[in-house]
Amino acid sequence: MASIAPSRRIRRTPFTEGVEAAGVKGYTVYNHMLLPTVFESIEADYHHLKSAVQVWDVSVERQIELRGPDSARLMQMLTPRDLRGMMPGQCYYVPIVDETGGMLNDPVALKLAEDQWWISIADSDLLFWVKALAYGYRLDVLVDEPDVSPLAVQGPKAEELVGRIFGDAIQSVRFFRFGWFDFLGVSMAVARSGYSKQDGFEIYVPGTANGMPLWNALMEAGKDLDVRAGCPNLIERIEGGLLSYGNDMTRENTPHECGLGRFCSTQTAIGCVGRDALLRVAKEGPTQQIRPLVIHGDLPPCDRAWPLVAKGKRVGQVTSAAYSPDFEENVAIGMVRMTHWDEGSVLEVETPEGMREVTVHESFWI
Ligand code: THG
Repeated sequence: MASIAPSRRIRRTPFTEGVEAAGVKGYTVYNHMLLPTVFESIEADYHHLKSAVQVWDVSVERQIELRGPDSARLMQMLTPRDLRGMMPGQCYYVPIVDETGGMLNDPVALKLAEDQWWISIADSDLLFWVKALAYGYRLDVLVDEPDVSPLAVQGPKAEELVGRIFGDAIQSVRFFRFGWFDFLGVSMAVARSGYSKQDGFEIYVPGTANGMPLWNALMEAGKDLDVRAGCPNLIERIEGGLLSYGNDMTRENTPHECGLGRFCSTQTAIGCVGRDALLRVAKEGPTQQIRPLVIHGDLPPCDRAWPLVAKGKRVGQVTSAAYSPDFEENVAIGMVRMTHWDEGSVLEVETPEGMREVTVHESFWI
């Protein structure tokens, strides 16, 4: 494929300089911003991620900040997950739905204080929906995108590396919690989270100017750990069942179809704008659901939905696929109709390079 024309609409990040110096080989665009997709090769990056430590420029995980007395009310309007038990210092993975129960985004929400939240968004223009709700309901809340850029440190040696920069107290940060830590006199939220199933942290870096000093400090401190620049890895995230908004699900899907029912407590999520719609679908249960799949034979890159068929009839689609070196088979994610979603069900997928046999599974690999 030809290269992409750089322009102001495709935003650089505070770390782009470091990413380029590290020899990035490919980008995608996510929230109108550059997101690296490959450094050495997707397979080499995968092995290194699972054995060492990588620093990821995930600035594209833009923050939507809610500030003011109606922040918590607005946050609960956005999601069917019950937020009443959430404490400052916690992160929640929250499906965001519209009035029909359709998925608008699947961010991580951070509660900084009762009246201050960050929504760390996936790839959709959620800011407009949040601003419109705040305006339409005359809420006493400020909604904007602050100059905060997440930098992820992922891999089995992540705790060692992050400890060298922020101190051993980092070890007491539990999964999906965050604490405040200083780097060169700047206070940063550091969470144990990230878009991989390896251990790791996400540093929410405030101020573009603080980006490269932190990047360089991590690279310097991690030399003996074989630290490298990395990025969310297609193979590893499929193995782990981490979904990609816009690829694996869209506004056409409910959280239940996405297998995100465990993050919904629709009955008690009072104020969620999609509540009535979701209560209806939750009662019946979904008629299609996301499943892990194994595809047999060689595959091209999955750059469109590939139809899943059984006896010539369409029964779903494959939306992410890659060869897994560790499992020595093609791992994939797809949406499968209930008539064919049971463990071991055998289907066919129509790829641009021909039909391939598919086995349906019920739980992801990692
Ligand atoms: N971190 C932060 N922001 C993000 C992402 C992230 N924004 C965009 C995108 N990723 C949002 N999507 C996801 C998808 C999965 C997870 C996080 C964000 C995730 N899921 C875990 C799992 O499924 O195993 C745990 C969820 C839980 O148990 O609460 O981590 O990665 N800041």
